[in-house]
Amino acid sequence: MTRRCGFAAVIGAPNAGKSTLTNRLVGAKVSIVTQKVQTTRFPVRGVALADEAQIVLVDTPGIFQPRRRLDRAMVRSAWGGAEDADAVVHLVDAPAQLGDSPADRRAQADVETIIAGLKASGKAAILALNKVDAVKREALLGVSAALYETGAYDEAFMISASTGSGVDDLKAKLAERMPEGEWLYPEDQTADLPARLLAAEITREKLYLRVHEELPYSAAVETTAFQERKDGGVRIEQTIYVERESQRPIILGKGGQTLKWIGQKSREDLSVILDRPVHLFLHVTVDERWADKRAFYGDLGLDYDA
Ligand SMILES: Nc1nc2c(ncn2[C@@H]2O[C@H](COP(=O)(O)OP(=O)(O)OP(=O)(O)O)[C@@H](O)[C@H]2O)c(=O)[nH]1
Ligand SMILES: [Mg+2]
Repeated sequence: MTRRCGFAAVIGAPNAGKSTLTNRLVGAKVSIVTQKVQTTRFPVRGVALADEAQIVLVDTPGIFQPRRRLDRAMVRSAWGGAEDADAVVHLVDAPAQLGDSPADRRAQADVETIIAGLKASGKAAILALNKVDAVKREALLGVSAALYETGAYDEAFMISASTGSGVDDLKAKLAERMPEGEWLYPEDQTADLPARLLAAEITREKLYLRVHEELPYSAAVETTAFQERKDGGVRIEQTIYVERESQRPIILGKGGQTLKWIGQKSREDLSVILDRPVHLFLHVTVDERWADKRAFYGDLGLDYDA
């Protein structure tokens, strides 16, 4: 059989489940997942295999109405991911389409923006209605029909990225869309993030899981040292940047308990992902201007001037 290989971009409103789906398709954790919107900040690639096809998934930042510099760079990179892809999956949060909370309305507006963008691009996308585990089946059909009627799609799937329901069918369709060609990655590679960056992402995930209420979208993690040790382990030092002095005690917690929890959870994940013992050291630094530093953008492959 001839081999196939290509790129599939996953786009969608914040919190639709794009990173969850990417990890599910890849079968390994390549992109971090939290309950907070705008978790993914730059395109993350994961490599999935389906028989003779290698599907390079591009998990993109949620597309939304940009306000700050980081937002603009994220929107730009999400559309960039879609333009270059052989297949585009538009992932839609089904419960959010049916709800009427302010968050649901924002998600619905984002879906409309994305549909307009897809139609303007002239490339038909694959509609994947996600989180079907959380809604009644009858309600889904109406949502799916209304979206399909916009003419932006040429396929529709109903899936649950969390349970895996419907994901194999979607994967088979993506494999079919990949052009013939040699594989870009070795068979056993699932992610192509540099280890330093992946390590920073894992710590950012734990940070958000623990303090998402108190820390509105204003922290970054940088890996400042990554050293292989003679005993086969790795020593990782990271700095957590926050924008205000008042946020430091939130991250430290009482007697440093919160920071300790974050470090422990991150170390556990990293030991599995890197497949060796990890010694992790975390520092917290206040830097009100981190979101406006040019160097930070280059590291993430984002365009500072977007
Ligand atoms: N019930 C249910 N929840 C899901 C499903 N898929 C994802 N979620 C949850 O939705 C939330 C957001 O998931 P993410 O994968 O981080 O979403 P995302 O689209 O990557 O979000 P951003 O990176 O912020 O744009 C998390 O709490 C997930 O656990 C699903 O199929 N069913
Ligand atoms: Mg994400």
